[in-house]
Formats: sequence, structure tokens, C-alpha cells
Amino acid sequence: PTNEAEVEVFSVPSYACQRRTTLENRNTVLTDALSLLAENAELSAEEGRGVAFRRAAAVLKVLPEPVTDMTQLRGLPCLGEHSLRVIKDILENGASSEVESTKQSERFKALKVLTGIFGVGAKTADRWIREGIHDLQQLKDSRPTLNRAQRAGLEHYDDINQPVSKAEADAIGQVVEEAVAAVLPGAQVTLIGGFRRGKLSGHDVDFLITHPEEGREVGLMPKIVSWLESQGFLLYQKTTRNSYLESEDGPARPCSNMDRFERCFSVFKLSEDEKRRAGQTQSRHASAEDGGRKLWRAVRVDLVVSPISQFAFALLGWTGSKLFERELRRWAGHEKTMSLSSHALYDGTQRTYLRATSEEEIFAHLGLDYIPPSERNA
Ligand code: DGT
Ligand code: MG
Repeated sequence: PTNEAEVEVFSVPSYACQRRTTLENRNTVLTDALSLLAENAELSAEEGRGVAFRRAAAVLKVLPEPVTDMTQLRGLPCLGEHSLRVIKDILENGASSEVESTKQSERFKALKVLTGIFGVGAKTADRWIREGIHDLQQLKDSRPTLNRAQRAGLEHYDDINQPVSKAEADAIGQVVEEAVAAVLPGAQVTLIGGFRRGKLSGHDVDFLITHPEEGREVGLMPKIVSWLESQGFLLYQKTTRNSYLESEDGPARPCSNMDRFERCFSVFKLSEDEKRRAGQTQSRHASAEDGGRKLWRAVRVDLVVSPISQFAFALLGWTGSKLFERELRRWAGHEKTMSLSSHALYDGTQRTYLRATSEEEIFAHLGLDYIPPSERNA
């Protein structure tokens, strides 16, 4: 930071993957506002605008001080006209009129409620809104045709929309470990997503599973799922081949091994018993007071299986944040003529795939300083 007219002026590199973004954020009022506009844009199929707001928010997240004056933002990257207007409004008036009116808007509220149903995306929610459906009661009354995921989503709506704590994530981790140990001894389970970045709560729990011997992970997912199902841990599950858009085709997709990369979207049944076994709640016995009280909650859990040869790429790709991932790929493409996915890194200049057995090696290939998970909270 340099001093200029007595206000602190900040200097920030332009890609989020060049920056260290911890969970400590001194500008939450501004970043919450921009994130809400980003969310609204994403829910309205305006992805470009969403990314612009996310990038602007991410820049503010790394500033060492709260912003108090617009002059402090001079020279900062990623702050477009629109984001600057929102920030200015908040600094001058205590709130942004655009953010406030978005929050109040019937459309935004309906989009939030409806996409809060697991299995319902912006498109479906938009169609329902055009049919006059704005809340869960109206949805239920209209007797819509729902797929299996959406039925589970509606049934467990309140649980799924309640944040998952780190303690709950750890309790689920123990169950997943147990499942994996039972069906393939030696296979390894790694907590990924927000919890790996040190977040204390999340909207789901994500795990990456691999085996140190290449090929042993083949067919693993169905076995894990069967075990979990047989023990009554799954309220819903759908196993798919990984189908992340940019890894479908193109140079970041190595032709072998792809079919081994599987993903399971699930809704887990986490009971007090598991939390207790994981040592997180006071030991207590079921009593009369438990009559009628629900002794479990539903939690969204994502499982991914990767062959060990792709493990570092999968780990990096699934740790997030979403913006950090996006920025890594943009950096690779725009600055390095490389193509990065959760499976591989392709060097377009050398026309070859670059191997890596750790995240550190991937950052090195990309010519970036290593950023640990706790500093990827862009
Ligand atoms: P949360 O769960 O809201 O607390 O926050 P995160 O950061 O755990 O977000 P989540 O669970 O949606 O996704 C975890 C990371 O995994 C995210 O940063 C990007 C990555 N990811 C999500 N979906 C896909 C996918 O379909 N394919 C790949 N390759 N990566 C994905
Ligand atoms: Mg997550």
C-alpha cells in the first residue's frame, strides 16, 4: 500500500489465483452486496454479469482495510462501472438502492426459494415463476411433475437449506471413511470443497476418493453407494459420470481414464448417533423427551472418485472456490496457452499433457506461486 492524499491506496494482482484470499474479510458489507447482485445475475441466466460482480467482490475480499473512500479503489483490477456505482452508493448512503430493490423483488425472492429445492435450477424456477408459482405452497398446490432429485429436495427442503457445520461434515467424513474401508481397503478419502478451505459451514459436504494403485478405483463408486444404502445412510443418490462442461471434450480431456471419473450427488441421513460417535455431541440416551423430535437431519453430500494419476488435478479442481477455479482456468488459457481441468493440464505450446502428483506441481507448471486451500477463498 502506498500513501496518497492520506488515504490508503491498495495494489492487487488481477487474477484471483495470484492472490491470497483468506476467510478474513474486512469489507463484508460491500462483498455481500456485490455477491447478491452476482447471485441475481446467475439466477437470471446472465452469467457474464454474475462473473463480473464475483470478480469485483473477490478484489475487495483481499483488501487489508475496510474501504471508506472511493479514491482507495483507484487502479484496482476488476472493478467495473456497475460495481463501482454499487460501492459508491453504499459508502455514501449506507446501502445500495439496487441491492435493496433486488432483495425486495418478488422475482428474486421466488428464484431463491425455488432454486433452494435440490435438483431445481434457474431454468425450472423461471418456468414456474412464469406459471405464477412463487413459493413452496403454490408449487405443491400446482402438483408439478418432479423428478426424483426434486422430490427429495422438496421433502428435505428445510434441512438442506440449513447450513452444514464442520462438526457435521466430520461426522459424515467418518461414515464415508468407514464405507470406503469396507469396500476397498487402502482407498483414501479427502475432504474437499469449502471445508478444505477452512470454512466453518457449507451448503454441502464434498469428498474425493482415490486409491494409490492406479485402476483399483474402477467400479468403486457403486460399491460405496451400495454400502451406504445398505446401512440406511442415503435418502437420495444419483451416480453419474463426471460431466463438467469443459472436461467433456477438448484438450483438457485425456482420452483414457475418463470413464473412471465418477460422481455421486446424494442426500445423506445424518443421525444424532453418528454425530455422537464422532464425539461431537454430549453422550445422551434417547428419552421420553425425544418423542416426536426428529433425531436426524438431511445433508447434501457429493462424492467424487478419481484415479490416482489425476488426483492432484481433481483435488485442485474440487477445492474451489468456484471463482478461484474459474480464474485458474482463465489464467491457464489467457496467460499460458494451457488448458486446465479437474483431470489434466494441457500445454498448447508443447502440445503435451503436463503430469503432476501434487497441487504444488500444478501451480508451478502454471507459473503461479503456490496458494494453499485456506487462501483460495476468492
Ligand atoms: P459450499 O458447499 O457452498 O460451502 O462451497 P463450496 O466451495 O464447497 O462449493 P461447492 O460444494 O458447490 O463445490 C466445491 C467445488 O467443487 C467448487 O469450488 C467447484 C467444484 N465443482 C463443483 N461442481 C463441479 C463439477 O461438476 N465439476 C468439477 N470439476 N468441479 C466442480
Ligand atoms: Mg461444498
